[in-house]
Amino acid sequence: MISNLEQTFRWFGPNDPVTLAGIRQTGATGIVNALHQIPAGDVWSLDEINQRNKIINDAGLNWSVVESVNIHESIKTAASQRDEYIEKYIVTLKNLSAAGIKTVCYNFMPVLDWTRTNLDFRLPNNASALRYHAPAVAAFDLYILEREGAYNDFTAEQQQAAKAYLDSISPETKQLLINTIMAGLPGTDDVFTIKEFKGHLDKYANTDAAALKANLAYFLKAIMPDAEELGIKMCIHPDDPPFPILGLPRVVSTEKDLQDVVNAAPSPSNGLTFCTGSLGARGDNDLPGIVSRLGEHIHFLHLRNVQREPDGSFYEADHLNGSNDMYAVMKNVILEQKRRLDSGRDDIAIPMRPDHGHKLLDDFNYNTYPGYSIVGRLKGLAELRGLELGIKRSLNLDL
Ligand code: DNO
Repeated sequence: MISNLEQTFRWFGPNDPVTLAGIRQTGATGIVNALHQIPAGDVWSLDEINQRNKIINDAGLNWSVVESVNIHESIKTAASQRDEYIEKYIVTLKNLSAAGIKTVCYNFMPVLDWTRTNLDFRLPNNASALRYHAPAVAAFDLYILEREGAYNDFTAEQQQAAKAYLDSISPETKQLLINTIMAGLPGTDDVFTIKEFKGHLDKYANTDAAALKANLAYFLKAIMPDAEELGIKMCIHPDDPPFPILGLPRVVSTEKDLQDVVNAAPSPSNGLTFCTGSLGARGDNDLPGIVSRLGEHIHFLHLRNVQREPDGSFYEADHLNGSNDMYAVMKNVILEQKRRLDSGRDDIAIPMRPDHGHKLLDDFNYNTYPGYSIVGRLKGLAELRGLELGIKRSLNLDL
């Protein structure tokens, strides 16, 4: 008998307009949550974790995954305080483990987390989606940020497309673009100013991709012995988008990068968040193949789709449509569950969440975090659970 994937839903905490009672009605049983009010790097106390856990449990749900315990910038740049921040990170892991929360998602993207240019891109049916428009990012980089060296990162054609885009938008749209790209961490309303952002870029002057990768390996080696003893499963989230932007290196974008992560500190605790939307924004990432080759390291699944466009742009498509073959991905996830069952592993019910969703129907009445509507995500979850069940039945891997 193959267990179902554990169906989870992201919740941003008591200020999220999406309520736990609402989430319960989606059929999800697990919550993906973080203490967003605590600045990156500070310790999460056991007391604060327990308080949040109680709220989730009282609603009849389980806090399955932490997304994210963010990594302090000093760890990414190997600044002098990095060991101190690694120690603090380990204390947070100890406290999470003491509260029984054992799966921890994080990312290693410099300065910015995920990046989009349009948070209200209308599809033909007037549903609202998130979009990454490559010429808009280039326009921001070249003509608004005026980053030194930016011209080297774009072809003449890309520079022209960026200029044409900039000339076509109103001052209001330009301001909106700045605010959208400069948005800080998910779960906060912080927006960097251009000046602040430039200050952050300066800190990366000596950190190229090779250095960033080495700093990630240093972090992994430092935390894995404790994570393993605590039974914590760390799962790194890939870069979104999965290529360098604004002169910042990105090192968790391809299968090779994921392989390097697991090789850096081999341990059952050193795992991956398999995010089909992030990895799937690159046409050269073979998503089903990554699941078959690296499946044993996957501790968390983010399932969504993107429609790629020829110039490097993409928008978030319906969960089962778009450029990536979700059937093939789900099938290989199920085969990974079977391998785990056959080899006696007990983590068959890999937590999955419908990642992002369009704004649909009643979603327009709420000011939810970009991508985190309720009806749109419920639609995604419903489709994904149907896909899972259909594949399991057809393979005679009955539930
Ligand atoms: C966006 C998310 C990311 C993700 C972090 C993980 O919706 O997928 O912001 O939570 O990068 O650390």
